[in-house]
Amino acid sequence: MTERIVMQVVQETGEIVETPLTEEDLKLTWNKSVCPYCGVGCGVLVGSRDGRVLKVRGDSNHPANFGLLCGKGATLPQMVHTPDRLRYPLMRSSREAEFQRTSWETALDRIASQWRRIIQDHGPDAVAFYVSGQLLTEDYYVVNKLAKGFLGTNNVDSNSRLCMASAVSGYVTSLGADAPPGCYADIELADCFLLIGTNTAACHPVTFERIRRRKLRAPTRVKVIVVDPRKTRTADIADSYLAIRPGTDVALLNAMLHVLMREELLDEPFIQRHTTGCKPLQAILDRYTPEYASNLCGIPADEIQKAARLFGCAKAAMSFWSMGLNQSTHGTAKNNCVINLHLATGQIGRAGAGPFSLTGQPNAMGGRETGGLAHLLPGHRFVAEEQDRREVEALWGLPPGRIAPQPGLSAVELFKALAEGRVKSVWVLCTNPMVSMPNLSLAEEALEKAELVIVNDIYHPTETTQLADVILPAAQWSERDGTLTNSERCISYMEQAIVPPEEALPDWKIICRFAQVFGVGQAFPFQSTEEIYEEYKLLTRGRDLDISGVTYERLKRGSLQWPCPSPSHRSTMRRYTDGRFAHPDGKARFLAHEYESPAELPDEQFPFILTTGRVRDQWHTMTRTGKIPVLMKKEPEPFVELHPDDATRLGIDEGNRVRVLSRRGQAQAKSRITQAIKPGTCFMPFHWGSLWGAAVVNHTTIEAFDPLSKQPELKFCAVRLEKVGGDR
Ligand SMILES: Nc1nc2c(c(=O)[nH]1)N[C@H]1C(S)=C(S)[C@@H](COP(=O)(O)OP(=O)(O)OC[C@H]3O[C@@H](n4cnc5c(=O)[nH]c(N)nc54)[C@H](O)[C@@H]3O)O[C@H]1N2
Ligand SMILES: Nc1nc2c(c(=O)[nH]1)N[C@H]1C(S)=C(S)[C@@H](COP(=O)(O)OP(=O)(O)OC[C@H]3O[C@@H](n4cnc5c(=O)[nH]c(N)nc54)[C@H](O)[C@@H]3O)O[C@H]1N2
Ligand code: SF4
Ligand SMILES: [Mo]
Repeated sequence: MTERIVMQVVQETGEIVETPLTEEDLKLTWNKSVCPYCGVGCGVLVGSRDGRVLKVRGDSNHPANFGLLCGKGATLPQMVHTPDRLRYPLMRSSREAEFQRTSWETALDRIASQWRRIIQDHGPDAVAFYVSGQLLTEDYYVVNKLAKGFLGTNNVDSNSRLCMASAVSGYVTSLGADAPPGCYADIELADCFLLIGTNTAACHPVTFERIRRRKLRAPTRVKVIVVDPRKTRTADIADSYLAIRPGTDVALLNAMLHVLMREELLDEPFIQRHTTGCKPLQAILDRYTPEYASNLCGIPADEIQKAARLFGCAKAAMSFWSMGLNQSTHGTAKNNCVINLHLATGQIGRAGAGPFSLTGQPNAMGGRETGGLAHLLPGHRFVAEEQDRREVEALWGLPPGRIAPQPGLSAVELFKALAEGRVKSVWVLCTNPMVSMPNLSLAEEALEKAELVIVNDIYHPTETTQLADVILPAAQWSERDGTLTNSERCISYMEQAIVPPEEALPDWKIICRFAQVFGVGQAFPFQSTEEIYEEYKLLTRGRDLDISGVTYERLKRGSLQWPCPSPSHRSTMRRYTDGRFAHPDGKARFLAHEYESPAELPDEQFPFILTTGRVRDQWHTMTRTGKIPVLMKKEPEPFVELHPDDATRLGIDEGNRVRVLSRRGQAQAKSRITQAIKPGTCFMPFHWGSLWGAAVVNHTTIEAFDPLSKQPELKFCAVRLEKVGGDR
């Protein structure tokens, strides 16, 4: 294996830096794994010696990256062995007390006895799990089984609610089932890319590199449209860059479709044969002339027209999107509108074409598959569907009626319920909500009010472990095995490379041990991730995501894309190639949406739109990437991006400290004045939490959410900007 290993890292400029193998490298043991950061899901090889991870290299055989890595993936070893690594369970008797080391028995006994009492006094919905798209499939499965099947509560929600819930509801309503229909290999076959609400260059760098190469190889034939209120590096390859006013994407997408209809660029036979709902959509679209949308979106009408033509004339068009569309009170509508474009032009279910939501987290897809949101059950089933509940109950050996018929609380609802005392205890796994939740004061109140907060993490302190009663040490990436599914439905197996430190355990094992202590251990006899996987597979049989043919043994040889229903089935690169969609009538649905404004519009008191997001070299709340000097170098501190016209009006110079105030709270950071942002809009990255001494941006954001997907509007709230007196 080792001869093929050459480290290739994508630089921001697209330059590839290669480091050849050294003599030292040849002495390491190499294990196959996957990068635990973004949903690109790059294959990596982990080089270790004497129980320490020393190197990683891109896996040249992995179909997501063919050996490429970005800077975050390339520096993974530096986050593994750190001084703040959790090694033992910690507990404290009260919130005022210090944490003390404790044994697993004592910690789990305390949780079990307190949860028994809470459930007895207040019912099972008084407890909840708040989990993460960074858990592996096997972890997700056991948490869900425990809560929904054996504790009797559907209160299992995930940080994925903040991330891709709108993509799920978009696919389900438009196509009849969740998940992108296409694959990464389509990138090399497409001749038009619509990148909307995604900073792919920073957030999915290896996928972006594939798009960039495709563009550079055929610069005139391949067209790229980028839609973002900020001109990021993603726009470097754009033929058409549309500086959209935040929140108005429905109007733009409707207008693009209006142009396609007017100019007869639709695929009428496809529409006739494979879709429903075109007529009602047409009725709405009449009004969405480019001129009408131009007023709403702040984009010249002729640019909208040009972008529509680029899309409409393409032989094979792909759309990529992520948080710029999903994190919105109209996130589902925005997803439907992108899919409408593909249905209208027949750009779906064939090579090089399709709507492709980029998943943020490495196993966001696995979470969806195992039912890791409060309204879902394993195998793309729904809590609200009786038939689905009966099937899962039968497979779990439970009497009919055991699974509660009402969906559990979604992320924001859960934190509200905790703050109001309706939910008494929450178990947080693999997420740091005290930085990442919108309207952070509400979230803080939630944990302060809770009777018992349990947190599984790999480090302490984090902003969330600080507020816990019980902290449980999880085994992390490279210290455990399991599977995950990336953006393109591709399942990979991660080998364990080293042993976890001291008493740390994989998250699935922590849950199974708890199940024993709680008295439901008979349903959790698992000794390995493989045993969990074999059981979980049974819940996918006959479903759209059937993985009956996937085994650990096959995965160890290479990744597989679901559905993969039999041992001889190779794997499915593209879905819907026969034009049959997953709705009962086999047709995809056009869904018509009017533009509606975000929850909180700017006004005199709060005249700016605040949008938030990421920088290339940091991962979320920085518990890992914040420890890596080379990643900290480029963006050492938080910043507020604003347009020079706005800065002049407010008397703000480059580098001034700026206070960002909303109706909910405030944040602070240095100003960065740039033409690359829409006037009237400012941007802050959300990475820096209170442990960095930062005034955290999520104190200002709003908890309003899409009524369908329940995904909160992290990309839009109204703020006021003030220069902090005399400070430079
Ligand atoms: N470096 C890095 N990479 C990551 C992550 C990370 O933390 N760091 N996290 C991963 C995760 S979990 C996720 S979810 C993804 C997120 O990946 P992205 O969605 O690409 O990242 P964001 O920066 O949150 O937002 C993307 C863009 O949306 C734009 N935007 C804001 N409002 C609007 C709007 O109304 N319309 C449009 N069209 N655009 C808008 C913002 O200006 C921003 O450039 O990244 C993944 N990859
Ligand atoms: N303002 C604003 N807020 C946002 C967003 C935004 O765009 N703007 N984006 C939202 C989105 S899309 C997302 S996905 C969230 C992400 O937000 P979070 O999920 O809160 O961020 P992370 O830093 O990834 O948190 C993961 C935690 O798990 C720990 N961990 C790592 N590995 C393991 C493991 O194997 N087991 C366990 N138990 N713990 C582990 C890490 O140390 C860390 O504390 O943020 C959301 N918040
Ligand atoms: S692109 Fe994503 S998965 Fe690949 S190395 Fe970078 S962070 Fe990891
Ligand atoms: Mo995310």
